[in-house]
Amino acid sequence: MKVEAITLREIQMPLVHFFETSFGRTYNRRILLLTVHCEGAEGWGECVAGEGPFYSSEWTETVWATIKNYLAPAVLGRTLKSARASGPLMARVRGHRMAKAAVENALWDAEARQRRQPLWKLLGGTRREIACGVSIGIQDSIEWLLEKIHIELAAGYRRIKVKVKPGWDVDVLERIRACWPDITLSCDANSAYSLDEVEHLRKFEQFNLLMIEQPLWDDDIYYHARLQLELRTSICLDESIRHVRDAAFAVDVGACRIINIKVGRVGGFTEAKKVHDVCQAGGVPVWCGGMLETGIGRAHNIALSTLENFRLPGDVSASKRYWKEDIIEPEVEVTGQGMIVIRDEPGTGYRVREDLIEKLTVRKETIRVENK
Ligand code: OSB
Ligand code: MG
Repeated sequence: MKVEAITLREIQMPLVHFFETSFGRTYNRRILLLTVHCEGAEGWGECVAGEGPFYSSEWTETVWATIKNYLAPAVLGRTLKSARASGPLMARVRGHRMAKAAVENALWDAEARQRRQPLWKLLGGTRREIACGVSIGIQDSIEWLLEKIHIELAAGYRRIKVKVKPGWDVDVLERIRACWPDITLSCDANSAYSLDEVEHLRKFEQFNLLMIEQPLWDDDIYYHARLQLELRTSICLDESIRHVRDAAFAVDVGACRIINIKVGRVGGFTEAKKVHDVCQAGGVPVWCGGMLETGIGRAHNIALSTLENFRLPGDVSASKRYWKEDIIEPEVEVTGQGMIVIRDEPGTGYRVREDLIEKLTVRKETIRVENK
């Protein structure tokens, strides 16, 4: 597979409904899409970096500059045996995992299409359908949140996760449990608490949560292990797990009992598979996180979720929860039982709507071997 050219695009898309976490509110997404051109085979990747450096240090502008100046030149003109071979070529760049993942995942996409094989099979998946949950952001009122939960449960989703932060936590969980005592419920703090709030976090125990996601610092594992000793409720790590060594360390010291895998956060499919494997060996179930993706990133999340140790419902849900019109066809749909049925066509099984993407594009640049 010779990498002949890479096209970068920024598209802008408004969310159907704003999404608020402990670090802020998003109305409009600015998303970097990437196409690799490999001797006739094309592959698409989506970079999951946000509009600002709040979930992680990467954001729309840094991923554009990093890919253009460093990552694209590292792979352009190279002939790769497989997408997996791109990782070592980009390894000289430290960090910038979301940028790396966009490149690597586009290459996996191209490889799957070239081999005329479904991406999920190429990744080593086995599941024919995957279980879906939803992540519901902080709302303007608790009543609004309850209404949203009602709608998602009626649609069939199998797990409700709500965002929490100081001032929007115990009372909110109490109201939810008063309405639905038995649903599978979890919460995500996106690092909003510190270790001196253990007594406050202990109040979460009464709600029988499936997990508390990332309660402490985004770069911490050690203090989560200390916290896990104090809590009956399982901790799930998201932000803290950057690569397989972080996952191995977290499992080893008991910092969590569940891990959220986001392929962008760990730098691509190859590393995501390693995180999956080390968790499986350690008896820690994983689930697939989401980053408000368009259909391209969403289709990649679906393929990854077919791996065996994705034992819990992920944050991978229907296109229409995010977008008026998604950039793939068909759009991602979820059955009344809260499942996504895996498609059998080569590649992701979803067609990229280039016409629509063109309309949403605000900048575009193709980098070729010649201008290396
Ligand atoms: O922490 O999982 C998170 C969205 C943006 C940044 C971080 C997170 C999220 C979500 C949304 O929870 C998941 C989704 O529906 O895509
Ligand atoms: Mg999270």
